[in-house]
Amino acid sequence: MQNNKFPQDFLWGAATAAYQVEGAWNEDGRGESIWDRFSHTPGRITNGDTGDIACDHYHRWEEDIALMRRLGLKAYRFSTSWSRVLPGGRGLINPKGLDFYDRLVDRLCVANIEPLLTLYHWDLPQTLQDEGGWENRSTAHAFADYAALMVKRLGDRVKYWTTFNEPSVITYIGFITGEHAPGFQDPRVAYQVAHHLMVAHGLGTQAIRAANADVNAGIVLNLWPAEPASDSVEDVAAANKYWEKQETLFLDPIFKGHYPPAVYNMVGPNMPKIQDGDMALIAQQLDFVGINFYSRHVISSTGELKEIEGSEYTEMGWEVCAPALRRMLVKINSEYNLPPIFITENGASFKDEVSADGKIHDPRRIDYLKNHFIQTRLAMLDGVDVHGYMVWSLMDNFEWGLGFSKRFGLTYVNYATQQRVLKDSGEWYAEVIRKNEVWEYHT
Ligand code: IFM
Repeated sequence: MQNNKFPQDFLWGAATAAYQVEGAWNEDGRGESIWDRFSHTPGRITNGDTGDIACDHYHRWEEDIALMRRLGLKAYRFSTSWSRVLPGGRGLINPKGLDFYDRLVDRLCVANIEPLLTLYHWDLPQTLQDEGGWENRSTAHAFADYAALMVKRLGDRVKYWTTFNEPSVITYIGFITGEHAPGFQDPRVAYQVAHHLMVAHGLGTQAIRAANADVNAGIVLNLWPAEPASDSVEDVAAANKYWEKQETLFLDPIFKGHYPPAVYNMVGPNMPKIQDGDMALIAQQLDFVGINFYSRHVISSTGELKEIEGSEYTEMGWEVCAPALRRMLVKINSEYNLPPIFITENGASFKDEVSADGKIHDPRRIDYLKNHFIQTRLAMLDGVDVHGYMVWSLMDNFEWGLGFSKRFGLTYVNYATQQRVLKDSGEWYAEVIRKNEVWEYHT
């Protein structure tokens, strides 16, 4: 095999998440989620934006599948809205909500696009939040019931199921900085939430498998490698410490069966309640793991460097450093006993504008993606078992606390008209998929 060719069955795809694209927040029986409540609270989201309409994907899903076909996607990663199918979080089922996902999956199969389904991409039903949300262990059981319901309905066609997207963002941004729903700033609650997310992952994995033994179960973790600012012993030690404290809270319990001592030494009185048997539940063998990668931290013995000379930054203020992806994949592959890996998110937000020719010329995004594809291929040649790559995102969408101010899409969305226009990066990605290779190959 040529080095710049990807394996024949490599799953090239793109990703979205329910609250970020669907809209129709109160249609057809959908219940309120914590993100509806949060975005409807004045002052929470840039420009007062909400996901009420978002990309109107709930109504435009057929057009969006046509877009996926135009891109030649082999896979589509999306999430289901818990409160669309179970408006109260548990109990009464909303058939119209389930039908929506049923039609979507059916049509993806007709288009020969492999669905990768995420059960929880941050939009907890508000009724469960009112009962304590993830701080309350019973939410983990409600999650397992929701997982079973979804797999029973869609498991004959959806082969890849992930329990959670980015538990660390849920924990740190939802419960420590408070910039995401439900907007808490309480480390005590945060670490209990972190543990209950893990319990829910374990119970959810069991429920997925009990509902259909033929499907694959996994989880999606976002990882930001911590790299030393220099080769000095002090900087290397500081970077290692940073990585342990910030990035291993979920990797360790899932793939080693215990919490990282570096984290729990600093948690002190905020130590969560852990029941007998929890760690074994959490550390069940998975069929795959999804990794979301965007950028890295650069750490010196005196702290994190915020501006690296000569580096490019995206609109999110994130440094562009594709080689860090390869280095991180190689590192986690050697430190953990990992199942097959999917890159479940990677992409960049840049200032996109419609040009006079009606097109969106986004060469920086093309460069960003190209270099990350190359680094992934190099990691594969190093022995890392990567099976697919989902670009974030299929289309511009609601970027959480930043509303519509940041665009990550391969497709430009005009939010006033809901018109979709493939960006240059989209056209370019279609070509990558068609050729199944990356070119301008550097080591
Ligand atoms: O938009 C988010 C996505 O929901 C989760 N991962 C990171 C993306 C960009 O911030």
